[in-house]
Amino acid sequence: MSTPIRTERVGQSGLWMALALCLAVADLVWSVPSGGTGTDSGQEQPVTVEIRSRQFLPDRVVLQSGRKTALVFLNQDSELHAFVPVGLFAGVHVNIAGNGAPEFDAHGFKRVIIPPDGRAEIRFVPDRPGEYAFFCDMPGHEMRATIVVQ
Ligand SMILES: [Cu+2]
Repeated sequence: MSTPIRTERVGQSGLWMALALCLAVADLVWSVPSGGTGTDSGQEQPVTVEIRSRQFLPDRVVLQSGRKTALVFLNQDSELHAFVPVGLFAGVHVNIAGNGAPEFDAHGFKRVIIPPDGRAEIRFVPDRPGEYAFFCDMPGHEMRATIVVQ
């Protein structure tokens, strides 16, 4: 009886085709944000966090250590929010753009207040793998999230 074996083979090749298709799609999705200019290592990793209904979305952001990063916060609420990092920027050079109000202290970048419908862009190179909390310190806002550097 060769029929069951043949069925098995067809099933396996179907599986491989599905896998190949998945990889092709993943590759396509992966290559879209890079802009297709070809040079990968020096390119910025753009990461967008939306602020909506007093939440950071997503509430867990993964960054690659050693890569130029643009961390973008979009405040879609009709009230002020703040991005207050814990530890992530100690000793790290930071460039802030957008229409937020950044604040610095002796330890460096402290926080940025983002107006309604505003945006803050934070450019830096994360250099210490780990998990870093961040929050919004506006009174009454219980907004927390995590940045993972790996
Ligand atoms: Cu807030």
